[in-house]
Amino acid sequence: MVVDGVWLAIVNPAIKWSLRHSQTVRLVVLGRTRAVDYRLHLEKSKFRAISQRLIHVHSTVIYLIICSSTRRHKTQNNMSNQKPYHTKATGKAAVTVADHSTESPLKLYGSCFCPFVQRVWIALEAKKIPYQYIEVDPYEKPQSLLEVNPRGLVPALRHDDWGCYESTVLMEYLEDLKTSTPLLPDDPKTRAHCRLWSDHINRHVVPGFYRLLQEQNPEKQVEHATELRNAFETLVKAAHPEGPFFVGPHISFVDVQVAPWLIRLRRVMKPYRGWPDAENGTRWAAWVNAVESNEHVQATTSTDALYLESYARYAGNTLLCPIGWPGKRAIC
Ligand SMILES: N[C@@H](CCC(=O)N[C@@H](CS)C(=O)NCC(=O)O)C(=O)O
Repeated sequence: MVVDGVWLAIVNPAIKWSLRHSQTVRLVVLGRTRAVDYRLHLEKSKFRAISQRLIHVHSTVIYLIICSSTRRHKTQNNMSNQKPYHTKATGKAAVTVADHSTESPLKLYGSCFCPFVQRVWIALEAKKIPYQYIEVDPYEKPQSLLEVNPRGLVPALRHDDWGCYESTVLMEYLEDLKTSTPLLPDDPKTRAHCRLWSDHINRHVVPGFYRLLQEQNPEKQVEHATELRNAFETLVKAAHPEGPFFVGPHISFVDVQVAPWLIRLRRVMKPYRGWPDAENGTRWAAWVNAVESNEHVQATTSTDALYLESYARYAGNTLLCPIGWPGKRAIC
């Protein structure tokens, strides 16, 4: 039972749990239909009773309970498998945050390391829609974020007294505002084509990226690297033959959907998993270069170090120990 897992994390020294005598902890209780995030001040000895009470209150199947110090990432080694993360954008992204700090009816709640936020952020920049950027720490969820997204995940968007979340839904919303440069083409068939490949990104590229990064077993890393390479290759084959972007010379919906993960290949996947640079002269290289040089992508990108450090907690113990690239062939 997962609950026992949490209890074990406290009593089993092998797990190196560093709960102090009495401290504030965060419990995320994931039920069948919703997640509830608690902040509790508790004494170590009373933990079991409190966790059982939470379960009783929800009287639902508990799939997972994560228990961590609210300061878990801010001090290193607070928890054996948790590493620090950044809460403020750096580099060009920090300039963009500062440029969008004034009050606006459209507010994006975002975090600097989050690729899902970056999607919506690139779209706002590309569309030149006036917006306010509110930097939040999604692991210390402020009430203002929870009001927009009860799950407390970023990105979340507030527009006047209405709010919404989920990056793809938010990109569609910005599109539906029809106030500025569209990212989806006019032609219904090309629009469907873009939505189809955006769906491919969400189903295959994004999960494939995290599977590879989180995998600690070298053999499985090879397997996941091949899967991710294939997911990108399928996407490249569906793209406009010359591009350099997905449907032609300009950045559009599919490019924005995938851009945050494309730029993390060199910054994160290369150092942690030996992901190879795109081979010069290939369609893949043309796309990667076009995305990397795009002004809106750059305006929402922090310094390389921020990503390298932020993803250490996903990559586990294999920091800078890349596997050999498994594919016989690079993406063409
Ligand atoms: N499917 C969501 C994913 C959003 C997401 O996972 N956001 C992460 C940051 S990258 C988050 O807010 N995590 C906070 C938490 O897990 O409590 C989307 O597309 O917007």
